[in-house]
Amino acid sequence: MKMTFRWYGDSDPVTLDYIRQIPGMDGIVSAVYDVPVGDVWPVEKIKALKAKIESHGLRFDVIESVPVHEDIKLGKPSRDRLIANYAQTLRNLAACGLKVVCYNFMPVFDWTRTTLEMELPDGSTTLGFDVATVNKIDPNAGISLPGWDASYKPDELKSLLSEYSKVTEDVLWSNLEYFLKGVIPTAVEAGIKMAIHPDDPPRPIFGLPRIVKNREDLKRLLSIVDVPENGLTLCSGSLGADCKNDIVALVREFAGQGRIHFAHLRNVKVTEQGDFYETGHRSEDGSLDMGEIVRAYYEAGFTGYVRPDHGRMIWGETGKPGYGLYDRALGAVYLNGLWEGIAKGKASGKAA
Ligand SMILES: [Mn+2]
Repeated sequence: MKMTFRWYGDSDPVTLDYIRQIPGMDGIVSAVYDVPVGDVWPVEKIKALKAKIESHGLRFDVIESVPVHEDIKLGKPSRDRLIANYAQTLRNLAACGLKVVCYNFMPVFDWTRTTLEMELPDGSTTLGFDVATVNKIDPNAGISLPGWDASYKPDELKSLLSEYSKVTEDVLWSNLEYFLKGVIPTAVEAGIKMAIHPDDPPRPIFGLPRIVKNREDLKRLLSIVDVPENGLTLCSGSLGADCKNDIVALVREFAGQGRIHFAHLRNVKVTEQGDFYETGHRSEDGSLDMGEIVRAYYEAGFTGYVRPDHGRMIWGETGKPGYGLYDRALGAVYLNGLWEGIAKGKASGKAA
């Protein structure tokens, strides 16, 4: 397991200097942010980003994300040109030594929360999702969501949503299949592992279809092009927001098949109806048994990339909700500690 940390580039208040000081931190997960979605990422930009990260003593092997243009998800005629561009970006990333590309196939909103500042009893703040609040939103009257209001103008959002009105789950599946059949051969040739991030949260939202939300979906996705390069980002917090998903079993199954290339490890406190909030990483703090999840990775012989995914805002830190330094750093150290405990327990022949 190789520990990584997401970094949003020069505008990120969490600096590479700080990230390198986290014990056991191997690498950075980032992206080229100043190329419009759908355009090819130029080699020079990827090289410059890599050089900056490496100059701080960190590796740069994982991209999160190369975004998939909405026209591809909608199956519009422009998709062939956009898929060709995506494939060229994969070639350019491979030429710069990148190994894994995380992406998702969620229409319009690639994550949804109803609050970014839910206060926990200890005074920390965190991201939360409340089903009743979402159900009260009428998409025709306009959607206002924390974290998204700057991304779309109201008219733009309305026309995008109306384009999706004809996109059922079946249509979205066939558009995903078309995309995978278009890009995976290039990934194989270039030596890039594609790793789809599941839907966050794993449920349909505002009538928009969601198709990467449980074991059945993951199996179907992997079978579309049955090669290791068509793989997963297994996000414990996203899939874990549906308490019917057994994360330990998913890790055993899909890491066992060598199809998980990137592990997002975080904990959530979930109710049966699907409300949840993000907690500290420890098993005791949320609904997921992080010890068993890490053990499942260990026992599957997992050698891929891990990140602590999100963290709460603690110790007065301000910045991008979910992406502060302190709680994610604590998460990384905790996860490395779990791994060491399991490894040493095995080595000494005792039950870890
Ligand atoms: Mn995630």
